[in-house]
Amino acid sequence: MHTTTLTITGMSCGSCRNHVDAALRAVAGVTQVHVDLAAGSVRISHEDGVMPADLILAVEDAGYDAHLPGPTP
Ligand SMILES: [Cu+2]
Repeated sequence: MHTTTLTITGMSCGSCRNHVDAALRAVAGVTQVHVDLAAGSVRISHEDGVMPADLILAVEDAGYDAHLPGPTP
């Protein structure tokens, strides 16, 4: 089991959070999703075969931007 945290941009309300939550739960292998609306981030528990790119794509398909948190220049 792995945990991936993504930074999400474009979420502004509870409805956005639900969209992101549903999109990630629909990804095969995802077991748990916790969206933090205030922080603009989401923590995803998933099986080993799920790649961050799969998760990012699901969020983007739902209409939001996602990326792995990291040093910003
Ligand atoms: Cu919204």
